[in-house]
Amino acid sequence: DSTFDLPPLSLDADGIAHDFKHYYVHTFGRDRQCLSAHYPYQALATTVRDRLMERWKTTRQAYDESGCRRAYYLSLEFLMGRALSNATFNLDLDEAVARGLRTLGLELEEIASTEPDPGLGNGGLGRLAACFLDSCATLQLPVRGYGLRYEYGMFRQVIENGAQVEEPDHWLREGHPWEIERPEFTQRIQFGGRTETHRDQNGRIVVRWVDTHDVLAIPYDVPVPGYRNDTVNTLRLWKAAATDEFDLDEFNAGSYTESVAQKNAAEHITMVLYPNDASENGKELRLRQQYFLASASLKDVLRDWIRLHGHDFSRFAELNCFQLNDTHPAVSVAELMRQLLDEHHLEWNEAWDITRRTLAYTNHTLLPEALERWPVRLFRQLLPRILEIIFEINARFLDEVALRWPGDIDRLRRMSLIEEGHDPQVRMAYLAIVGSFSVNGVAALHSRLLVEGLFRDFYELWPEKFNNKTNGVTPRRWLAMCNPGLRDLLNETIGTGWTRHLEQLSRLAHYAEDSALRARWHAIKQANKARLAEQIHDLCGVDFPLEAMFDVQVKRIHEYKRQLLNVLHVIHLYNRIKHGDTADWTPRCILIGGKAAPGYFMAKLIIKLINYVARVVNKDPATSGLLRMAFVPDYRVSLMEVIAPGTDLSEQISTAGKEASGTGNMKFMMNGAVTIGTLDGANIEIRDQVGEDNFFLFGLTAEGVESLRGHYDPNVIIANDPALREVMNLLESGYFNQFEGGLFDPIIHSIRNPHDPWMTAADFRSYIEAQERAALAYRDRERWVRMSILNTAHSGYFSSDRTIADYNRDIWRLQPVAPRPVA
Ligand code: DL6
Repeated sequence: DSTFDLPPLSLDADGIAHDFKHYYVHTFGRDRQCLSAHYPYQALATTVRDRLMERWKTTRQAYDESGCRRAYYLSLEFLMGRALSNATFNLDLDEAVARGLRTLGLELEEIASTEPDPGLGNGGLGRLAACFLDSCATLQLPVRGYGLRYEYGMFRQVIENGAQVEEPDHWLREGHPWEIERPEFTQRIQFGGRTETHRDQNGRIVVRWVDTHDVLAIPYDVPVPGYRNDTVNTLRLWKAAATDEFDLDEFNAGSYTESVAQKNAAEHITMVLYPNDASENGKELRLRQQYFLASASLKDVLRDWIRLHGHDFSRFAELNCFQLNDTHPAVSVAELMRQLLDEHHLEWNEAWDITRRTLAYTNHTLLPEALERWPVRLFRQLLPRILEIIFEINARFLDEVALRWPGDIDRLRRMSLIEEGHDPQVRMAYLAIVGSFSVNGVAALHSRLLVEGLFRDFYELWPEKFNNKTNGVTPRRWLAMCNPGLRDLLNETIGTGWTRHLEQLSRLAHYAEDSALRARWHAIKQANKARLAEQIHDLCGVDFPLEAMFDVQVKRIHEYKRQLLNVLHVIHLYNRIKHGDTADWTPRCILIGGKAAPGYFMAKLIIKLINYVARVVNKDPATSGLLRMAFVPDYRVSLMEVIAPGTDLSEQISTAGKEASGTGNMKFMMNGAVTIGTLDGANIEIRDQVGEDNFFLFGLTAEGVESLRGHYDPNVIIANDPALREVMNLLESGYFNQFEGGLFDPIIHSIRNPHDPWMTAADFRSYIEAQERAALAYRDRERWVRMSILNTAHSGYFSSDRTIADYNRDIWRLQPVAPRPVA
């Protein structure tokens, strides 16, 4: 049907300028006198979005017409970053837009920089989801993201007197031009109530979930453009809204205010993103969010299935696959069962067969405290029908375990989906494993440690389920867009194919020996450092001299990531300066950034320590030209786009065996930073790719960390290491907290504690030695630039295109579908 077909929109500068003016003047009612930067952004976003719209439609049509198998990425977090520059870049519109705007006296970069970062994620896990969507669209895979449309995203971090202060991020306040509300696909989600059992006319037992308090899930679709290929995939975000009857009932009962309060309670579900990166706090609202996402998304897919295939589910598992991003959406296992059993009247065995053949689970953490568990009593109150189904899954599962290991009661207790105790808990990771056909970790070491440790029993039962998918990042945002200087040099040197086939970067390797190229490489890095230094000056009031090594650690603040070890090194350098030990000194600028979970006391104290040490170091005239330190506030996607290209040394210094993968490490490597790191997460694979000569390795291995536990004695280490002793003396003397005695005592105690799980003191000596090797290498510019080139050259493996190709080959098994090109 061509009733609503329109001719393709112009992609040239004139056409874009024309549409821009139309929106600016007619739609937003602004003129030259308008001073707000917001309206040029809105007008431009709408102009570019129109060009996505036509491709979005043809992509949907192509998927529907091909009847292809599809995958769905279920995630409580999508940290998408700015959309405008991504859309213009992926549509290859940068030049036309820039020229069109210039005819109106406007600058693209300036307008693009006014876009607020949509911060619907905490860190690595949410940003990974965004990179994956970019790669799926680029590879033309029929994959849809499902998430929540939080009213308030990740908090804004402000630093006051060295301390983190959280401010709300009402990112939707000025409207979000990249979403399309789709009320026609609204779903109804049940909470609370009770279950009733009946027999139907065929004598079959039917369970009904009744007296529930329902909430509406309204979808908002966000376009996800592929890289210059006419594909536009969808990220569908759900917003919670009150049902009408709810209001009406209360209203009729004469309680207007109660009705409004109820409405608020319903809408609270998608009010705010939980700002906890690696710990769960068991809040009821969080479980509501998880169920809300699972239920709405599964209903949406089943509705679509019925639209295309009717009520026959026999091919459902063949044509659909759900990837669970961590345990957060793991309740999907029971919810898919519930919908198939109660709403579509399948038998248990048939429903279970479908569930187990369609769900796949990715684990993102080895920290036991981050493994989600929910109290059975909370489930009983909030999701009584789901709890019944979990109990039934568990009973059948434990029968299987008992059959395999007769009489092994301890194993049954260990593997049960329910952890017994005074307050029994549902183990969400186990639910995800039992209900999935695939379980993967996110880096080789992480996947190995999972099957040797946390999931060992399950691996013994189902070894074939477990696999590794090493993370990756999109080279479009994280190299081509954020580093235009390097992009142009790469295009000129090795051709343009690398943006789609990042392994082609390896062609660069032999240019490391080309001195002319090295000179250009260095000049680009220096220009990127200048751009970063300008930001640091504006945000922190600290001047970073460009000849210094830019040594950067940006990521969430967590004890296992050991920002503290970094600070100890800075104190050590400062101490050396104070002692005049500065022969052959390499000037250094240390940049640290990241948010702490609002309730994480130690992480917040570490932020304070960083800021207090920075203040002393930067103020002391002795450090001039030798050492600078800054904490950059409100670390987020758009800041990383400036930080990664301007970094020389990338700090990846977690306690071995604790960082599942890391993805910042990959962004730095792509942009030619050299890593100083432990054998943890994907660092191991980074080192394998780039070679040991181009990586500064230090620290215990994961096995070393475990075998030291129980006889670790940091106080002996401190006593025997003069450098560490002096660092501890400075800290303990209150040198950095002159008028706040005892402020950093908890940190000092943690370092000296024999039970310190992060073993900071154990790795100190090896860390400062690796830092000295890095400093020495940096002083030899030609050597350093060679290392930098080789890091970029060997980063091809860390493209999320490779990761997604791996997911697709082993788990999703989708065929690419190309839409009809829009002329
Ligand atoms: O897989 C993405 C990212 C990894 O790179 C990080 O190493 C890992 O810490 C992070 N995991 C989480 C999970 N937190 N919980 N639960 O954010 O995932």
